[in-house]
Amino acid sequence: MNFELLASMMCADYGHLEREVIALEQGGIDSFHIDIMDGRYVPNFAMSLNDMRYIAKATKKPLDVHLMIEHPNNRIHLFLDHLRKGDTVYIHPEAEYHPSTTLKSIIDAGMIPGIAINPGTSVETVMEMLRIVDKVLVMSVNPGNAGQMYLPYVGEKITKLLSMKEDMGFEIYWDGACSADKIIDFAPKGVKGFVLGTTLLFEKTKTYGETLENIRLLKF
Ligand code: S6P
Ligand code: MG
Repeated sequence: MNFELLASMMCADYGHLEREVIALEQGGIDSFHIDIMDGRYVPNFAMSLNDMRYIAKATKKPLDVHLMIEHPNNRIHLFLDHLRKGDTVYIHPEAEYHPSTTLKSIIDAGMIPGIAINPGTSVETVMEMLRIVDKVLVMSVNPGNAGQMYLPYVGEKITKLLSMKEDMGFEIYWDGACSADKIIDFAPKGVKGFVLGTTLLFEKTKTYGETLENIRLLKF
């Protein structure tokens, strides 16, 4: 089955960040998910611009930048200037007065545009943007922290988005509390990628390579 696995780097060991990037890359990760927070849009500070720049230099794999910041368009070029074509940038539409202007900035810079949808945000409120973006990051936990519980009501929203993705031209990615049973359930239905954090990938006894191989060998 063809699906992507992304590492949520806010869960990595910051004391050995380069070693973490190398181990994940050698273990077969597809992309590095970078959770940028401002302490305002979400009640936490996880990664920031310099962390993203460091990881961008440490790997040739694509970056998946998840901006959990207010009014990202005000400072978007700080991020875009250090990214490469093929990297993805997600914004939260609620965090911006004119989200489609921000998405245009991302597109004009040559990056892949995406929106992140919070558990409490309905598909209807982001409908117009679904035609603009290439990727939709569905949050199955409230944004701000790793290690939270999966919110089951999000499943229905994913089903709705799956029925729209062909016509509107976007792919769906899963972010939050991703476990093997979610991949088994949603990859065959068409969810394209899964962000892996403490639930499945980090702080485990298995190596990253072993864990990622086990996921790819899951029985669907
Ligand atoms: C949450 C963030 C996510 C988390 C991820 C961690 O604000 O956007 O990317 O880092 O959910 O995974 P887990 O398995 O610890 O929930
Ligand atoms: Mg994230």
